Amino acid sequence: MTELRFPDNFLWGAATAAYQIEGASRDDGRGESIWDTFSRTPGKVHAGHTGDVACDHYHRYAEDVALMAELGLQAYRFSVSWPRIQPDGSGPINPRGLDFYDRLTDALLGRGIDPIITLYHWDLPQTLQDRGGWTSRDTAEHFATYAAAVYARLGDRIGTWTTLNEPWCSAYLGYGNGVHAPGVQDPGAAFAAVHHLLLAHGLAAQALRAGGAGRVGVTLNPADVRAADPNSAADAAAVRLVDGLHNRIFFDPLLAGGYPDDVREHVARMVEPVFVQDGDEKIIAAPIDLLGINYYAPTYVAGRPDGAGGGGAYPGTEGVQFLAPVGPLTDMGWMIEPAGLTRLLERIATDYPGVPLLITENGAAFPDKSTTDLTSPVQDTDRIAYLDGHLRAAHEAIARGVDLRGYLVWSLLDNFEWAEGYRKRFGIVHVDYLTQRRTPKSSARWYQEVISRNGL
Ligand code: PNW
Repeated sequence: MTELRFPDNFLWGAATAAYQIEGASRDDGRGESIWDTFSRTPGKVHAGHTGDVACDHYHRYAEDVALMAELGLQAYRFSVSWPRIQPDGSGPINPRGLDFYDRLTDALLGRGIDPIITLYHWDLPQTLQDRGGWTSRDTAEHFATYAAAVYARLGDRIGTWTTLNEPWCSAYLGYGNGVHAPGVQDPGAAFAAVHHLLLAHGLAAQALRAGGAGRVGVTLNPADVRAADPNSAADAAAVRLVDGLHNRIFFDPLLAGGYPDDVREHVARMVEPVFVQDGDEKIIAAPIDLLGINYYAPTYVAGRPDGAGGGGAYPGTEGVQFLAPVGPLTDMGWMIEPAGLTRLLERIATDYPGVPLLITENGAAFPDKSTTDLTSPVQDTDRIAYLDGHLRAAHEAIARGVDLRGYLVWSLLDNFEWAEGYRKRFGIVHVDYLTQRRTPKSSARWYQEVISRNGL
């Protein structure tokens, strides 16, 4: 096969998130988050798994950074646990929490790895949830204060700052269908959460800029929404609706000045949008320096004029049928369709030009084929094929003119996969949860080679 080379300076790395890997849930004055509460509530997470220990990264970060260096990673995206920094989400700063990220940052820089920080990857302090969480405007204000505190400690060494990870998940899965923490099921709450998350991004971006931050951005998980039948008008209408609720509700306020009219009307049918105040859209629309894109699988929809379908995570989508995924599938049951990544990147570059893009997550869960035999590394040829296909798709987008700056694989380590607990493994490095032993899978060695050649 012909060799594909990526642009010079293309950034190669891996991503993780605090609650999914750190463990140490009671160390050094950490407060509780909504994921502590949710995972300790029977029936919410597979087999009652929690992030109490996870990959014990809090204590093993030095070993993990050494592993990153061995694999040749140029960048590492991690998130900061808000309740480590502010146990109650507002009020006093806990310096011992900041100390951990200080040590981690220095370890990364010492190995020449570029730290990319995410300020919020879903672990909202429980105290703030008790006061309404993301349905409350105050949470957005508190987030900006927290962002400033993290920046004050790490801003001298970290160049790339992202505010939120996947606000779609926080709002729709957290407050809409309730499959994620805090487990609220209320369409109106989901839309209030969307707005307050966007406002939180805007206020935090202001605070970061005021401190002098170099690069500020946000990570979304936009959907490649496709019609079941490309010739059906009903399907096209379903695509338009879901695209509005998943993509344009975030893209337009961030990159085009405000919410789109059709989305506003949809939201207003379900909830009085009193949470959108004068001036908010201006704060949200302040220019960003990079947009993080997480992509895993496409979304296929069909219009159902009889009003059937609907449900899922999207409030008010009666009349839209979300098609069952068809193979090949990952262990999450998600479709494998690399072309969706090319389409998505091209669409963003076309409709929202001018902002550099970074793939902040892409990867796949597959079951281990050799968990019982720890003497030999996991031979995850399925994951290699997934990553190879998606890197080719990313390369194709670049060839078509998309300003894509880098690629971060999800994930460095097998970890706590939210409602699925530890049973789904996304790592390029295997974690034996009994011993906490890390063993690079074949995919890690393959990725190492990709990085060293800057190509496939
Ligand atoms: C992302 N969905 O989550 C997150 O950013 C990661 O923390 C997570 O581990 C990874 O993808 C794999 O799941 C998602 O239901 C969770 O559409 C659920 C969905 C999408 C993304």
